[in-house]
Amino acid sequence: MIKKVLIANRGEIAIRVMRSCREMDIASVAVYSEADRNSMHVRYADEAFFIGPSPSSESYLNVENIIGAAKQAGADAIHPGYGFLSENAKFAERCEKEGIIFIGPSPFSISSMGDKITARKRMIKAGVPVVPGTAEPITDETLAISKIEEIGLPVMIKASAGGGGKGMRLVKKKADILSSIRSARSEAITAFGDDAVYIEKYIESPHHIEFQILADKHGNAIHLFERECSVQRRHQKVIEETPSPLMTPELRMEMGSHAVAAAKAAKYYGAGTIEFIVDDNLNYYFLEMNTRLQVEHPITERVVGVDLVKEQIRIAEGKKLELKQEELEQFGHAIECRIYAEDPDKNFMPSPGVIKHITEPLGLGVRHDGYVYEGYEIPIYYDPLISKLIVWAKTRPEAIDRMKRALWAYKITGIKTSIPFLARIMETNDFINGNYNTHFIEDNADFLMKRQACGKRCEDIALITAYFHYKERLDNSSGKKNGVLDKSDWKDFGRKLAVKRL
Ligand code: MV4
Repeated sequence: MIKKVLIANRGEIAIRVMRSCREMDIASVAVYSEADRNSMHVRYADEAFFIGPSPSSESYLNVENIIGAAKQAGADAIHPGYGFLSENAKFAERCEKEGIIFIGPSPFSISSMGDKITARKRMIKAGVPVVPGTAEPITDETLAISKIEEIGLPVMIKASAGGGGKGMRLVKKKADILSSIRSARSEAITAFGDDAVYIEKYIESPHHIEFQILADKHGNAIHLFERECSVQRRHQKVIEETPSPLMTPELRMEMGSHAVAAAKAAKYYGAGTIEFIVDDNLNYYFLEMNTRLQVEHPITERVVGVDLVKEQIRIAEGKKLELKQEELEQFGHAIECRIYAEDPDKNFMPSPGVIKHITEPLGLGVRHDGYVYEGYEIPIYYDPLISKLIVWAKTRPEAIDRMKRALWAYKITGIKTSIPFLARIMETNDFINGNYNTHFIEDNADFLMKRQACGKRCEDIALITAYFHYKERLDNSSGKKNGVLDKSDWKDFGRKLAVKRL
C-alpha cells in the first residue's frame, strides 16, 4: 500500500495528482525550484522539498535531487505527472533500484515505445495498422530512394527517437529526398543523440485521435474510448473533446480493440495513450504511444466517470483492474480548452507576469484545473499553461454553449491569455459543425484573427466611450438612481456605442 507520494512536477498537474492522493488518504510531497517557492503546488502538499535553481535542467529534471527528496521524505512512490521525467526510462529504472515505486509503466515499456522504429515493429507484429512505410531504419540512400518510389510521394522522414513533431521532414519532390534525409538525421543526432530515421507515406489532412488505455500488472488491459485532439497549433494542442465528432460506433470499437492490442504488445501497465492519425476515408494508423498521464486526461475522466490518477496509483500498488470493458460507456460530451499565458495578437508569444486579478469560471458542468492565484507571478522558465477549462454537457452543442459561457466568465488581468482566441474558435463554423482536422487553425486563420481587430478595438472603444458617458453624467448628476450611480447602465451604453461606431 502506498502511503506517501512525491510528485516530481509543478503547476496544475502537481495539484491534480495531489487531489487524488488526498482522497485516497495518501500524503503528498511537493518538490520546487527557486522560481516556484510561492507556487500553489507547494502550498497544497503536506510537505515540500527544495530541489534546485529555476531552470528545469537543474531542478525538475535533476534526478539526484528528486530521489534525495523522496528518500528524506520517506515517500513510497513518485508520480512524474507529464513532461519533465515522465517518459524517461532511466529515471523509472532508478526509482525501482532505490525501492521507490514509479507510478507509471516499466522502463522497458517506456524505452521501447520511445523508440518509434521499435514501436512500429511491435505494432505490425500485433496486427495494429501503421502508416505504410519502412520497418527498418534507413541505412542506404539509394535504397531509400527506391523505397520512396515504391511508397509514392509525398512522404515523411521521421526520427526514430523523435515524436510530437520533432525531427520530422515532409518530402514532396524527388529532388528533395536526400537533403531531407540528411537534415532530419543531423537534427536527430543533435536533439536526441540518435540519427536513426524511417519513412512513412504522408497522410494529407489527418485527424489526430487518441485512445486512453489502462493496464494492470496482471495482463489485463482496457480502453476508455477516444479523445479528438486535432485542434492544434504547431504541434501544441489547443482544444480536445470526447467523443470525437468523426467517430462511428463501429470504428470506435475497432480502434479501441487495436489500442488494447497495442498496450498488450508493449507489455504495458499503467495509464497510457495510443495516438492514431485518421484520414477522411476513416482509415486509421498507429502513430505513437504516450507512456504517461496526458494533459487532456480530464475529458475522459468526465465522460467515462473514472479518476485516472487513482487508477494509476492502484495499478502501481499491484492491484487488479476492477473496471470492466463491457461496463464502460461514454456519457455526454466533454471539451477542454487549454488556457495559456500567451498573446494571440503577438503570434502567441509567451506572456509571463503577475496575475493582477483572476475570476475563475464555476457552475454546472465546469471543471477548472489550474494553479495560479492573485499576485502570483508566472515564471518564464516553464510551460506557459495556466489552467485547463473542462466542460461537460449531455450533448455537443450544449457543451459548446457551456464552454462559451465559461470562457466569458473567466477573467484574468495582468497578463495576456489565449481566452479570446479560444472563444473565437467556439464561434467558428467548422468547429461548431465538427468538421475539422489537424489543419483547422491554419484553414480558419482569417476568421480566427479577425477577432483581434474587432475584439480588441471594440473593448477599447467601449471603455473610452463608457468613461466619457459616465463622466458627463457625473457632471450633471443625472446618473443617480436612488442617489447611487448605476454602473451597469454606463457599461451597456459604451458597448452599444462601440458596436455602432464599428
Ligand atoms: C504524420 C502526419 C502525416 N503523415 N505522419 C506530427 C506529430 C507527430 N506525432 C506525428 N505528426 C504527424 N505525422 C504521416 N505519415 C502528420 C502529422 C501531423 C500531426 C499529427 C497529429 C497532430 C497534429 C499534427 C500536425 C501536423 C502534422
